[in-house]
Amino acid sequence: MSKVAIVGVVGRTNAGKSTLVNRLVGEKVSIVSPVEQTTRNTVRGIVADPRGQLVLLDTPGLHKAVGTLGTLLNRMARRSAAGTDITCVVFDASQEPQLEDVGWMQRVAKEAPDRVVFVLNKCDAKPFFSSMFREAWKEASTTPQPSPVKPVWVDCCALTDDGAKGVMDALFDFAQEGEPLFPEDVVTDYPRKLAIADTVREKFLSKLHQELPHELGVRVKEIAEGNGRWAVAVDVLVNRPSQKPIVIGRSAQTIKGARKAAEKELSEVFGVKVSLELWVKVEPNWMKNPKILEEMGYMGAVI
Ligand SMILES: Nc1nc2c(ncn2[C@@H]2O[C@H](COP(=O)(O)OP(=O)(O)OP(=O)(O)O)[C@@H](O)[C@H]2O)c(=O)[nH]1
Ligand SMILES: [Mg+2]
Repeated sequence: MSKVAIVGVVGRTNAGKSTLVNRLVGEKVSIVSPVEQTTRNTVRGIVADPRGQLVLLDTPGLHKAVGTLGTLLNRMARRSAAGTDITCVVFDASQEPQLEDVGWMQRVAKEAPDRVVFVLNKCDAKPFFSSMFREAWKEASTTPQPSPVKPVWVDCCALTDDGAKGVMDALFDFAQEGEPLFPEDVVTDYPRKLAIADTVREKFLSKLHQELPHELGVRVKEIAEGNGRWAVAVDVLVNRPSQKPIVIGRSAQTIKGARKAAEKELSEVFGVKVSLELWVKVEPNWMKNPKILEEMGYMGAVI
């Protein structure tokens, strides 16, 4: 009999959760960037292994919530951790423990899920604050009262197969016998529209860096299929008129670059020619607009 487990992958924003999920799945199912709050939806990545199947829930990283979108993302992260078989908390140990890291430790100590893996990620970095994280856990798990939780600690570099192997082994050690939850060849059940929107947003994030990431929204309006190609109409939302030229760039270089990179990746992923039509729109306060947040899938129920 093979093994199976649903794993909630949680932790602070930018810890490397999506990088780890992609590494374990062996394919890119979730977008990655150095910018905070890259992941805005819970993305399920499915790991196939001779030992069995793991369903990894990649969640938005916990952060100081600003506005409706921020609050929704935090709520989604907390909910995703509930109702899973294994809780996998990813820490960025290239930095000292932050408030949100300690917050996850306190939460785990209090709620006492049965199976917990603490991943100290970015072990390729120097310095690597392994002992400070263990100290922080000692404190969090003993006050206000001792917690029964005994996490398994794994050092990890999500950037390499070797580095992430220990996490895979720890998860399979915890997985129980059972039937697979998804067919063998499926790597994700993330909706196509949201996957396209995420890929477009990732390409902009890699070009815009710190300039505007949190106020950039991407919404897929329509996918027209025919003649072996998909023509996709996409809205790129910004919050203020002054942000429009930033997204477009000088001689439209930024938007063109993002479009081309997204088209290339999406064509490879979906195995059809994907062409994108991007419309930049100023939509003041879109991050507080329930209708728009719904269209982007951010209001959806999580498992
Ligand atoms: N040096 C190093 N960098 C890493 C490692 N894992 C991830 N990163 C980088 O850390 C940054 C954030 O990675 P993500 O996977 O997007 O982080 P996340 O936790 O999913 O972030 P949110 O979606 O915002 O919550 C990216 O620039 C990654 O390339 C690692 O093991 N070592
Ligand atoms: Mg992420």
